[in-house]
Amino acid sequence: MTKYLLPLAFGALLLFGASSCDSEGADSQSDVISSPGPPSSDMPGSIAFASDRGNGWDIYVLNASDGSETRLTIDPTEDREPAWSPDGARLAFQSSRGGSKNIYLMSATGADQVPFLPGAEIQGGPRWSPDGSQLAYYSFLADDVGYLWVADVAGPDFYPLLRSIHPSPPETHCGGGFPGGWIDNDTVLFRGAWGEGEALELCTVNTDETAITPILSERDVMSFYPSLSPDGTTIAYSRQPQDQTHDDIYLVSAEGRNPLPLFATEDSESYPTWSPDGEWIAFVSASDGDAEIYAIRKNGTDLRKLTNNDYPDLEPAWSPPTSQ
Ligand SMILES: [Ca+2]
Ligand SMILES: [Ca+2]
Ligand SMILES: [Ca+2]
Repeated sequence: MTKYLLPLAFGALLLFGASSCDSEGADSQSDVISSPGPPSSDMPGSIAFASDRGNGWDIYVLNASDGSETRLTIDPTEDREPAWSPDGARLAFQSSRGGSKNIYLMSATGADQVPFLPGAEIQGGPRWSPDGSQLAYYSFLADDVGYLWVADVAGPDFYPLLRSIHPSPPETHCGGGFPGGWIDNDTVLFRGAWGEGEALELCTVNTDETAITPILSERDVMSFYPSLSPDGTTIAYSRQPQDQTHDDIYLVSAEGRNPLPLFATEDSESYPTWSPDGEWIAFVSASDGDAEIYAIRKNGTDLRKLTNNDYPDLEPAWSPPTSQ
């Protein structure tokens, strides 16, 4: 029974960390988010994201310096979860156009949209290795076998890193997983899950030895959507205590030390992603009801609102340093 519960929690967390509203008192950042600045010329690169503007989910790219948007996919089915290649030339994304949720590739201009991995299972959350040769992704069948996988971008090899939702070693919660990035070309950073999805923590797994290492595990706290800074020193992530109804954006050292809030209001804040210069973190807030993409400096100042519409805007991915 347990094995059928995680995909539900897993899917819910893909959509939103949690709903908004909380009985605790307002904090200063709740006031800040009501008056954010516009996109800034100080912000480099582009942010790919998924939005449903009434014609099915599509991938868009916004220019971080002025907020101008370009639509990259026009397929009527769902296109989600964009991820930049390290050279900024391509995007991997999840699409339902083939009948099941599979990973596709396209150029950064939206040209040459091609299926990457066939299969009837659900695939998503692609993350490129630093050398661009491999993609980590999640994949699961009805029997839940195989959550975190790695595939060669040049194909055709792909293999599971973690075949089970159950923890291994048993004292950790590092089973299954949603990839957040790569520490190096041999090590995947991911959000682990355990049992019924009640506990989520940040972990790494080695592609050669499947050595699994917990990075951040707080009792009765869910930690998810990890994103590694370009200099490799800091992880931005979503954090939600189990007695709290919404998630917040936190920063923690790459070794899991000193978790501190970056942006925390009574609404849900999710999907952190680092700017190519490592100065900003973009994230999604649902404070206006339909979800927008914001960015804030890593020191917690200078909040900017990058999308402003009546549709859900989710899953931002900021372009890599090489494409500034
Ligand atoms: Ca679409
Ligand atoms: Ca929050
Ligand atoms: Ca919106």
